[in-house]
Parts: sequence; C-alpha cells; structure tokens
Amino acid sequence: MGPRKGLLPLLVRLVLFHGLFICMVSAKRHHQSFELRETPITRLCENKTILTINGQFPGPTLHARYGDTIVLNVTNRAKHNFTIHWHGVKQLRNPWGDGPEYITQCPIQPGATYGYEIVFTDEEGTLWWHAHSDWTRATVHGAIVIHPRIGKKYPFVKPLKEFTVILGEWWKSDVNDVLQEMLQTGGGPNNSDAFTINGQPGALYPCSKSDIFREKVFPGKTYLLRLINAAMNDELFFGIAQHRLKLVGMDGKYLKPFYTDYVMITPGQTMDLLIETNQTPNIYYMAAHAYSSGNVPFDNTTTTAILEYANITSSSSPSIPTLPTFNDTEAANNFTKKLKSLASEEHPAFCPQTINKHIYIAVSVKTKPCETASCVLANNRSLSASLNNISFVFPNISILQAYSQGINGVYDTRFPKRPPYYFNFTGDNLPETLLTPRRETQVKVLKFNSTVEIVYQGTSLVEGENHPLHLHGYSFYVVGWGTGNWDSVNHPRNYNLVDPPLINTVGVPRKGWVAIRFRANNPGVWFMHCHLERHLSWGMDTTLIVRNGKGPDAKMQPPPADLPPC
Ligand SMILES: *[C@@H]1O[C@H](CO)[C@@H](O)[C@H](O)[C@H]1NC(C)=O
Ligand SMILES: *[C@@H]1O[C@H](CO)[C@@H](O)[C@H](O)[C@H]1NC(C)=O
Ligand SMILES: *[C@@H]1O[C@H](CO)[C@@H](O)[C@H](O)[C@H]1NC(C)=O
Ligand SMILES: *[C@@H]1O[C@H](CO)[C@@H](O)[C@H](O)[C@H]1NC(C)=O
Ligand SMILES: *[C@@H]1O[C@H](CO)[C@@H](O)[C@H](O)[C@H]1NC(C)=O
Ligand SMILES: *[C@@H]1O[C@H](CO)[C@@H](O)[C@H](O)[C@H]1NC(C)=O
Ligand SMILES: *[C@@H]1O[C@H](CO)[C@@H](O)[C@H](O)[C@H]1NC(C)=O
Ligand SMILES: *[C@@H]1O[C@H](CO)[C@@H](O)[C@H](O)[C@H]1NC(C)=O
Ligand SMILES: *[C@@H]1O[C@H](CO)[C@@H](O)[C@H](O)[C@H]1NC(C)=O
Ligand SMILES: *[C@@H]1O[C@H](CO)[C@@H](O)[C@H](O)[C@H]1NC(C)=O
Ligand SMILES: *[C@@H]1O[C@H](CO)[C@@H](O)[C@H](O)[C@H]1NC(C)=O
Ligand SMILES: *[C@@H]1O[C@H](CO)[C@@H](O)[C@H](O)[C@H]1NC(C)=O
Ligand SMILES: [Cu+2]
Repeated sequence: MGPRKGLLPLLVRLVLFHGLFICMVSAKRHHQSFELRETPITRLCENKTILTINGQFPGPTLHARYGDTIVLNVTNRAKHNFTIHWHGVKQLRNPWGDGPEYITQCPIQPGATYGYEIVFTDEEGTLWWHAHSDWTRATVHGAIVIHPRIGKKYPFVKPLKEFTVILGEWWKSDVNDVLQEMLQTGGGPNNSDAFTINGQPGALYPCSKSDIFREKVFPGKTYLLRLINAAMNDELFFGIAQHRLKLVGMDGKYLKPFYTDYVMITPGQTMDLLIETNQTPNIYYMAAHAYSSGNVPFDNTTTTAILEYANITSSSSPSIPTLPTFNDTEAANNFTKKLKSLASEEHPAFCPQTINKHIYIAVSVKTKPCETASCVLANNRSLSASLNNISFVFPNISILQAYSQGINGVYDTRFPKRPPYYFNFTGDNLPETLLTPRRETQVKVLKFNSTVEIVYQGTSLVEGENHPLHLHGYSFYVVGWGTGNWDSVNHPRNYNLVDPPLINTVGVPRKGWVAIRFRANNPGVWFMHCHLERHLSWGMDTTLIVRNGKGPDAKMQPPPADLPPC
C-alpha cells in the first residue's frame, strides 16, 4: 500500500527538518475534491469558456493548519490534460504530490482522477495552488491559507478579518491559443488584455465597473490582506490609495515587519500585508500594474478593486494609489532590499553558514534557428531561453518515474554547475554567437543533506529582464544580490547570513545576480524554473534530483497507487 494509508503518521508525525525533531500531535488530515471543468464566463464585454476548478474563478481556497495534510481528489472533467502544483508547499519526501507535468507525474487525462496528498510541514501564512501544464494556470489557481496550530498566535496583532487578493492576467482569446501562436511564430506572446483582482478587471476596463471586487471594512481596525501574484507574464506593483501596507510575511514564512506604500510582487510570490483602516471613511482603490524591467512589450493597463469603509454618508470619487511607473527598477529594488526573515525565538532562521555545493547559473533569454515555417524574428530565428546555455526539453514520461524506476534515456545528469562560457554577462552589444542554446533534458543531482548555494546570474542577451526563479520542494534563503556580474570573492563577504528572507520565488534583478542557500534535506525530484510563463515555455528550466539519505526519514515515499500513467 502507498504512503497515504498509515495511521501513525496521522497522529504523530516526526519530521526531520533543519536537523530538529518537531513532534506534531494535533496534525489533521482533511479530505476534499476538485473537478476541472469548462466554464462559461463573461469579461471585458465578451463571452468565452475557461478552465476552472469546481466552476469557480479564481478557484476554491484551501485552508489548513501548520503541519496538516490535505488529501485532495482531482478529477478532470474537461478536454485538456492537466496537473496541479501546490506552490510553496515543501511536500517533504512526497514529490509524488508536487504536480509539474512530466517532472513528477504524467498529466491527469480527461476523465481521470488523481488523489494528491498535500503535506504541510513548516509552512505558515499564505501560499497558492495552480495548474502546472501548458498555460492552464491562467484560470486554474487559488489560495492556500495555513493558520498557526491551535494555541499558537500570529507574531503580529490579531487582525479583525482576513481577505485574499489574487492578482491575475486575462486574455480575451483562449490562453492556449496565445501559447500556440507564440510557439508557431517564434516571437513574444500577445499582451494580455487585462489584469484582474480576484477574477475582476475593475473600474478602468470596459464592462467591468459593476463587478469590481469590494472589501468592506470598519474604521480603526487592522485587516490581514493575503496577496498572491498569479499573473502569467508580469511582475506587478500593488498598493492601496492613502493606506500604508505593513508587510509581515511572504511565501508562507514570516518577515521582519516594515511599512511600505507599495509592493513589487513577482509571479509565484505571496505576501501577507496588514492594513490599518485609519483614513477618513471613504472608498479607496487598491490597484496593480506591471513592473516591466526589460524593453519588451507588456500589458500597460491597471486593475483595481475597492476598499470601502462602513457607513459612508457621502463619498468623493475614489482615488487611485500612486504606484511606481512601469519601468521603475529602482523602486522595485528599493522594496526588495527591505526583506528580512523574522528570525525570532519562535520563528528562527537556519541559513546554512558553510556550503558543500556551489552552483552558478547564467539565466538568459536567447534565440534559436526557427523550427516552423512562420518565424517572425530576423534571420528566421525564434525566441528561446536557457539556464547555463541549456534550454530545457520536457520528456515524454516524468523524470520522477524514470528516476525511481531506473529508466535510462529520459534525462541526462550533466546540467553544468557553472556557465560553460564566461563573458561579460551584463554587458552591452554582446555577440550573436552567444545566442543559440543547447536543447536537452538536463538535471542536477544533489547529495542528501548537502548545503547548496546557487547564484543566478542575469544576462543582457536579447534583453536584460528580471526573472522570478522558483524552486519546488524547498524554500531558500536569499543571502545576497546586486547589479552587474557576481564576484565570487567580494560579494560573499557582504552576504546576510543572519536574517535573510526565506522564500520560494526570487526575482533575479535586471542585469544583476542573486545568491540563495538551502540544505538539500528533501529527497525527490524538484523542478526549478522562471515563473514568467513565456520563459518557462522557452526552456528557462531545469530539475534538481536530491538523492535519498540514510534511514527511512531521509527517503522518498513510495509512489501512490493512483499515480497517472503516461
Ligand atoms: C544534516 O546535517 C546536519 C549538519 O551536519 C546534521 O546536524 C543533521 O543531523 C543531518 N541530517 C541528517 C538527516 O543526516
Ligand atoms: C477520493 O477518492 C478515493 C478513491 O477513489 C475515495 O475512496 C474517496 O472517498 C474520495 N474522497 C473524496 C473526498 O471524494
Ligand atoms: C454572452 O452570453 C449571454 C448569455 O449566456 C448573452 O445574453 C450575451 O448576449 C452574450 N454576450 C455576447 C457579447 O456574446
Ligand atoms: C494576437 O494579436 C494579433 C494582433 O492583434 C491578432 O491578430 C491575433 O489574433 C492575436 N492572437 C491571439 C491568439 O489572440
Ligand atoms: C499603454 O500603451 C499604449 C500603446 O501601446 C499607449 O497608447 C498608452 O498611452 C499606454 N498607457 C499607459 C497608461 O501608459
Ligand atoms: C454602521 O451602521 C449600522 C446600522 O446603521 C450600525 O449598526 C453600525 O454600528 C455602524 N458601523 C459603524 C462602524 O459605524
Ligand atoms: C521609463 O520610461 C520613460 C518613458 O516611458 C523614460 O522617459 C524613462 O527614461 C524610463 N526610465 C528608466 C529608468 O528607464
Ligand atoms: C530608493 O531608495 C533611496 C534610498 O532610500 C531613495 O533615495 C530613492 O529615492 C528611492 N527611489 C525610489 C524610486 O523610490
Ligand atoms: C525558416 O526555417 C524553417 C525550418 O527550417 C523553414 O521551414 C522555413 O522555410 C524557413 N523560413 C524562411 C523564411 O526562410
Ligand atoms: C561589462 O559591461 C558593462 C556594461 O557595458 C560595463 O559597464 C562593464 O565595465 C563591463 N565589465 C567588464 C569586466 O568588461
Ligand atoms: C551553447 O551551446 C551551443 C550548442 O552546443 C554552442 O554552440 C554555444 O557555443 C553555447 N553557448 C554558450 C554561451 O555557452
Ligand atoms: C495527454 O497526456 C498523455 C500522457 O502523457 C499524452 O500521451 C497525450 O499526448 C497528452 N495529450 C495532449 C493533447 O497533449
Ligand atoms: Cu524569466
């Protein structure tokens, strides 16, 4: 029988993490089900059909407490292959439940069901789930809220109420047509037609005013806003008119709180923000628009929602928050600079101080010779992307299946631990000879419990852009970052090894670098990729295989019986 049948793990789970034994006596198992459906919907004056879970857009919120497990039957009642990923949930020893298509499983095909086991360990705060197959995540996503254990409190003032703001991206066309067209023409994807807040574009778009998302609040209170960037291709600035935001958590971990007028949130990230309703009772807009770091086309529209104080007798027309302009990289960096772990007694930081495995990865948008008859770039080329010059190719069966069954020929373990060729990564006018990547299924193998540092080096090939790099199976400490080329001698001297933020998606700054650290104590097969969907589709991806260690607590669980076959 598979791992999900044991009774003992329900009651007392011994979790080996950060070298500590944590005994969780009250962890619960919740049972739920999701159905993928084709659902009619009207936005921006037009009708279309989208993929949803249970007919809801955004999808249902999952609730749990620290250390719980959710067993979730997912049935495909649509015509499209799909899978679901529980973004930011470590899934300790359970890569079978992680979800990325052809990495940890084959898709759930039309008519089929798969029971995901979502195993929470040290996550607390806000995470989210989304489809991980083609571009289906555009409409197939929702929030995950993880409350403290019973008897435990938030490390901040108890809010009167909590609400979720999911930032999304909307095309009038079917998103998979946008993807197919992008791959056919070899150029960039069409810009989206709107951004959305909780599925609604808001007051600044046609046919959208009356359905705008509204949150009603009482004056003089504190609210917890759980913010999720579920957009496909854009980092976003977000703010609320005349209200400061107090950032207290990110990616399911607590931060040292600080006040800010705006946040810059990349696709994949989540933020917990306290809002004090200390302004004149009125109606205020929340708003989000793109932070476009490179010189590439983007959707320059603004999505809004309403924060509405109770019992307003007369209201002026609501004001829009003043957000940094679309290309304000300094404002984006100023914000990111302030992120630090809470690092308190109850929520300590365990950043690795010494490193066994150093990995240096050049992150590039590239071009390659066209493979279809209709490429739009000069010289019959198409856009591509790579990590260390490897443009990732998805295999036909999952890497996890191939790894666990010892099937050869599915992937290769020679992902380079440093760029194969050193050049001025962030230089101008780079030669075209650097553009063409290798197209292969390359993975990186890591020893169990090794301490790993990865430096992501942005390059200015094609266009220097901010890349939100996401790692499955782990949260990592962001110990340093800067602009220009990483200097292996001088930059590490200024790393923050005391209270670096612990997150799962990090923006590699435009024409800059970022260094992350983690202990490889979660055995399995873990996808690592840019969370801009167009870059993921172009190959800005790889996979880490973390080997089993000694003893049963250091080994992957066996596969569940209902794992979807290829
Ligand atoms: C991992 O390494 C740390 C530090 O060396 C050690 O304390 C811990 O026991 C190791 N964990 C396992 C499961 O080997
Ligand atoms: C999930 O599926 C299993 C096996 O098909 C079934 O036994 C169980 O009742 C289902 N649970 C829910 C909540 O639907
Ligand atoms: C959208 O569908 C509704 C009913 O389903 C219909 O009344 C309406 O005319 C349609 N709108 C457009 C723009 O096609
Ligand atoms: C993309 O935009 C072009 C130009 O506006 C349009 O002709 C085309 O139909 C769009 N493609 C999709 C899939 O929406
Ligand atoms: C958005 O871009 C369009 C052209 O693509 C331009 O006409 C418009 O002024 C821009 N809007 C904003 C708010 O920058
Ligand atoms: C709003 O009005 C209702 C009914 O008139 C009243 O019960 C409530 O206390 C008022 N709330 C505030 C915040 O003033
Ligand atoms: C941002 O764009 C504006 C024009 O839209 C330009 O004038 C300005 O120089 C740009 N700023 C940066 C930092 O690139
Ligand atoms: C960034 O921070 C610096 C130092 O605090 C400040 O001088 C500058 O005005 C800020 N820039 C922006 C765009 O917010
Ligand atoms: C571009 O390359 C493709 C694939 O080699 C070929 O089919 C196509 O004819 C080429 N197009 C042009 C304009 O050369
Ligand atoms: C790399 O390119 C940048 C931008 O052109 C330049 O400022 C820098 O001096 C170059 N570095 C080296 C080592 O050539
Ligand atoms: C990338 O790989 C291709 C194909 O092997 C090779 O021709 C090219 O020189 C490599 N580029 C870099 C920058 O390493
Ligand atoms: C759906 O998944 C199966 C199993 O991997 C695959 O054989 C099939 O081609 C996929 N269908 C589509 C339309 O991609
Ligand atoms: Cu990217």
